[in-house]
Amino acid sequence: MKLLIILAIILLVIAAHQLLRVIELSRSLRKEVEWKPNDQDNNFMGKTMIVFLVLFFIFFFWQIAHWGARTLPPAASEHGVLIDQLWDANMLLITVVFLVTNTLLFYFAYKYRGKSTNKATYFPHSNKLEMIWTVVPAFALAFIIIFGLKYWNQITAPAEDKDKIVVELYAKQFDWTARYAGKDGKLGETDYRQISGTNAVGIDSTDANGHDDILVRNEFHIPVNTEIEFRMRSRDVIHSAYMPHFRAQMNCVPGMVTFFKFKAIKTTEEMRKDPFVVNLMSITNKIREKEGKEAVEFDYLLLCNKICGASHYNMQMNIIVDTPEAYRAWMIKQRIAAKTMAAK
Ligand SMILES: [Cu+2]
Repeated sequence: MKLLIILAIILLVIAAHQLLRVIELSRSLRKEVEWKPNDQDNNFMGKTMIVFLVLFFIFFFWQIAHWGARTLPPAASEHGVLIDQLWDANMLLITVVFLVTNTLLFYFAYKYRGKSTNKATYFPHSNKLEMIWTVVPAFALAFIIIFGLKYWNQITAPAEDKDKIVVELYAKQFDWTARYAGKDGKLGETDYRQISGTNAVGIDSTDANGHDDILVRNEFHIPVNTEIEFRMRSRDVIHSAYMPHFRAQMNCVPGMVTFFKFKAIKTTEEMRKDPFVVNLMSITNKIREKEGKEAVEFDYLLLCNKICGASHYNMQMNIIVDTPEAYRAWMIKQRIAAKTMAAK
């Protein structure tokens, strides 16, 4: 089958080449210059430009309609809503500029197509035009940058809520560990020299604050509508903590602690009922069914977004956003589990 397709393509190329030869020969018989397009050619090319423009735009809008449902769901964090606004404003601007410039480009290619009677206009320079295409993009870019900076400063400011929760995300090749403060509400200091089989994240044993810290793997919980301050660390190479549904990402750099804070605004259960997510999961599960895999439910994810090695793709953790009550219940369970572990 593949061979047949390749053969068909080769034959088509040969056919096209022969056709061009015939046209060239017929021209030389008519005593026309072979390489010089005549008015008929120019008319044809001009109209082809318009046809291309229409097909190009149809393809553009078809893509949005066809793939639009597979993008990220609406932001699930307070600042994520701002980022989405910024994104939408940028995309709107880009789309309008794209449509206008391409319409003009292909329309002018048609309108000013060659005619044997045409004479070129001598047009060396225009200050007015130079001014317009310098000032308009400058204002547009300044607008984008000023709004971006304003939001960026809000997003990266330190967490201020009194009842904020501090979660440490510890990255190593190739998994994540989340660390919560114990009853004292303080994360213990760390020391890389104390990393061992039983002390995976290197909690400093001389710091009492760390004795009741709680380590969680595979999934971690956070309460809704509460400021969460994340502190990121890495053991080996640069990883990046990426939580796409919350529009959050921060590099985890060996030897330093990086920060990111956000407030989740929808619990996992609420997000599973969101119409966009319902549709997205039905698309996902249809694909999984075809592949013979079982259906899955939506979950918030923490992913690694830096190519950090062979199993980078597998470096992820589920995030469960709970109601405050459910979070407290989960936390008590983790504390009991940590105590039993320590007793053993
Ligand atoms: Cu990684």
